[in-house]
Amino acid sequence: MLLLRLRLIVLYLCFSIVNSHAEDGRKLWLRYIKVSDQQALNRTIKTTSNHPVAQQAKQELDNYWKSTNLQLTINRKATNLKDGFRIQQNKNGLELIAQHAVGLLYGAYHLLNEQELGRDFSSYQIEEIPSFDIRILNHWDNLDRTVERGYAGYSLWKWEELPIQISPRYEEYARANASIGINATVLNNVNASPQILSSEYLNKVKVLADIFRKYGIKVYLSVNFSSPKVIGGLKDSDPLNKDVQHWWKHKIKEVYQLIPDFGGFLVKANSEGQPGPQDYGRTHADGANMLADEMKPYGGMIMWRAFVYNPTKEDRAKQAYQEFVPLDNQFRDNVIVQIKNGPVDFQPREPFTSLFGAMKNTAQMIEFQITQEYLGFSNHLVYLAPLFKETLDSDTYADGVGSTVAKITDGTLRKVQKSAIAGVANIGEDRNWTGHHFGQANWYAFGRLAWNHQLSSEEIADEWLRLTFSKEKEFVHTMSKLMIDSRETVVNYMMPMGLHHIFAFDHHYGPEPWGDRPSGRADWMPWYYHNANVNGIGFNRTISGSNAVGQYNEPLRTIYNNIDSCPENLLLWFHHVSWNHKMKSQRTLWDELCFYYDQGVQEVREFQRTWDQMEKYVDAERFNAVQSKLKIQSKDAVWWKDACLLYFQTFSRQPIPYSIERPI
Ligand code: GCW
Repeated sequence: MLLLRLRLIVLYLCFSIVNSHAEDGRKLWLRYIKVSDQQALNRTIKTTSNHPVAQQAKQELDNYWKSTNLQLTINRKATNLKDGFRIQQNKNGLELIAQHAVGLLYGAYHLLNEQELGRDFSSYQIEEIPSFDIRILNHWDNLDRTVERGYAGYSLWKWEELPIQISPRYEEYARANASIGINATVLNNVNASPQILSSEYLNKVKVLADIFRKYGIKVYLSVNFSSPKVIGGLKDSDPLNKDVQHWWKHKIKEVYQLIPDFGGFLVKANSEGQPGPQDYGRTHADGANMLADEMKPYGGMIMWRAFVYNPTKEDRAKQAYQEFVPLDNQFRDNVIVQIKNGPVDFQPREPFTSLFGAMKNTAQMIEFQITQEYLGFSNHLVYLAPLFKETLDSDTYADGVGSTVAKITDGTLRKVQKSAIAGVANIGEDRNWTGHHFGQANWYAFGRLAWNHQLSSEEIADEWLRLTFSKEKEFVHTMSKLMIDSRETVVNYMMPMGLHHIFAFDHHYGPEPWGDRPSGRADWMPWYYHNANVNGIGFNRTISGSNAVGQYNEPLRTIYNNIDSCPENLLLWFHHVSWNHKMKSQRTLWDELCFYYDQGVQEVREFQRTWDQMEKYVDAERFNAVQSKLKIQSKDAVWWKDACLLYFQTFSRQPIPYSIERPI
């Protein structure tokens, strides 16, 4: 009997140890330690607001705030603060002031993070105001719980259990988002099932919205433009058909009855086979405005995507601009055009989409991809803040020097009703949420940049590492550098110098520059993008080619058009370049290509060595998980190098230099 008990105890202990380790990834960057009774006695936390969000802020602070009295104040007159907050000293301790309850919540997480990071509060004073009004995640989650381009398991939303059974992860998810300032989420895939608008699903959505509300998060839905026909039984979904308008009016009313603070709709229309207003000879503006008018009384938004392209003779990179610029001035003020950061599709490196800034009287928002569709899925360690910042900081010159993408979209250069920024989520049901432990950093970085796009990639990496892993200087310093380097590394071993879209067909994981399917669309074939032949490689988008350069403002047009001034990291994006072209390094283009691919491989190997040295700072579970992923990444990098060089060599007909590692 005693033996049995002992065994049970040992089993239980083993289970708890395994479990507590497994908890590590699940906690994300939220690792605050509960206050002791003594610490609680030594400080007071007060607020006069009964708002549930303010109460949530107080609750977090009650649990984790260690020193100094805190006063949480809502000051309706502090209009400059919007969703932000101010923290200052008053005679009894610190005062956290916000115009709205949600500002108190952001302030609370700010204080807890600062406490974690070891900040001194003796003369603390800070004001934080978010860069964008709507900071939104886009989930590409299907109703059957698969996730399009998701690499962290099934969807978090357990539709088959809702609205009755509620997973604790819904609240954990909301809390994690609120802690980095994310205030909105689109629950379902832009390739939207019409079913999401059925009453059955709306009742499930309501439950999630109710949970998220306490964290200041609004729910949005992707809608299928054919919903009136498919689930409403109408003869068509023509936006100018009165019955169709009526159907949407009623549907939207139903949504708001269930979810009074519902955010709005995201629409992918007439893109990659999705239905849209053009099916009825109408424009994107006709479609968007019809929905916007029905949303208006409730304050809802329409986010209308500009990711459109067709297999025509026209360069894919030019098509969004061509379709949308003529529609400028035609959209309602509660419509915002959602534009991907690059003109093709979330490649390791692209120039910014030329549409940014080109529509002078239409609100525009940027869409980034946090999930790594084209960046090694959740197997590769690629820190995305440098990629996000590269686009946000790009100068479009649309309203003169300094018209960065950030300023075009955040409302500083042009007044908009609401500014917004979107990130396609990398979150799934995996215990660590994102598949790769370092994928969490990209969720975090998106939130932080949405809150403040002026933060540097280094600052964000530094914070995230200290909150998530360890505060040891050597660890933080070393890993922050590795993270910053990792974006350029992936460019090097996948697609250096402006190469793009040479991925394996459909799944987009490995290389397939030779890919060709006679039955397939030309613009889905890698050759369309790399154009390699005996003369050279690259896409001629200059004036003598597709003239995509013509969509950029001066001086960019001239800079990109000229082979000598075009930045070398975008050379093959804009030019078809001869194999013997002399690069700035004095190497030929061919040798340079070999050099970059090899460099990428060597860098990942270095990442492996670096991580191995970090073992003493990291718990075994996360250490091993990251170590294994780096092995995959290292192998994949060699695969990319060998595949691309051996294939392109059939055109360049030149030897691979002996100075680099030979293909296996
Ligand atoms: O990047 C491409 C993806 C599709 C995606 C589409 C889009 C959701 O390969 O999976 O569909 O873009 O952004 O609409």
